[in-house]
Amino acid sequence: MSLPPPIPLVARNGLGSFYEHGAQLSSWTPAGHTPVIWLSAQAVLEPGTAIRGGVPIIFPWFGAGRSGELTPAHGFARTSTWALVETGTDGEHAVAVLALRGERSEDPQFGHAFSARYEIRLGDTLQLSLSVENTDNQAWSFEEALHTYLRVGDVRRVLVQGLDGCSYLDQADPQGPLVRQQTGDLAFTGETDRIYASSTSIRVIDDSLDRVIVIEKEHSASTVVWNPWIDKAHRMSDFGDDEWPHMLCIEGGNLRDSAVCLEPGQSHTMRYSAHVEALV
Ligand code: TA6
Repeated sequence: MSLPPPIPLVARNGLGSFYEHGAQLSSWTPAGHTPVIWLSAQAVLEPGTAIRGGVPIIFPWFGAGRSGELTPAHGFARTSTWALVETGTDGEHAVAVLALRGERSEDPQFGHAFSARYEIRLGDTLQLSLSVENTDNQAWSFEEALHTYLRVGDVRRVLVQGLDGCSYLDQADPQGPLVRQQTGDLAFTGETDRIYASSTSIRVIDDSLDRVIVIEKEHSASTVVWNPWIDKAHRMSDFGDDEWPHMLCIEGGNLRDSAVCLEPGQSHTMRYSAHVEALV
């Protein structure tokens, strides 16, 4: 059974779409540009399945969690049906607000009551904000990420600026995750899967498409950079064999040692925004 078609977002200076499934943004095209968000042509659009591309919401754990034992990968938020709270416009942007609530009993691997609210605001810019509230009577912590799949012309001709000097966890190293330090701009010559300790903005220099995608974050201490390259792309059934050069994940989150701890009644809002500049 397929998902209903994505809900369109129409603004004066941009178009987009999203699914209530996972509250997943599936497209964003600012006026005067080609699409900025990538979606696999092989994406499986079915309930209970994570959509390959767009902006999956990773919550309440990243990967298999800090214990390395949690399933499904990247938590349950991206395969849950979020409630559409409102859609509209703020005059400049198209806006959608979605919500997800959970009780303590629902997932024993997490086991806490929470309320999440997600806001998509798009036009010539993309602004995403994820707010999580502890509605339980005890403190708990969570990991989160907005797992953004950017569309690039050819990842082999992309440079990522803004991570110089940052330490990162190299998840693609065959010896197991190793802590390394970034020196200078990040170029791509193979599978890249890194969790950076970084709160700063990122510039994705896309030589093939003559553009720069600028990513800015608030209350996000982790930046994940991922491209599967050839072999891992071939191993994913929902990822076309020839698609890997045309995507790059730049994810904003709070992961591992930067997981967020909330006292009862406390909430945390992470923001992730993007805009496009011409490459001069
Ligand atoms: O964000 C990078 C990553 O953790 C990679 O290790 C890779 O697994 C990617 O997420 C996609 O994960 P998924 O569960 O959507 O296949």
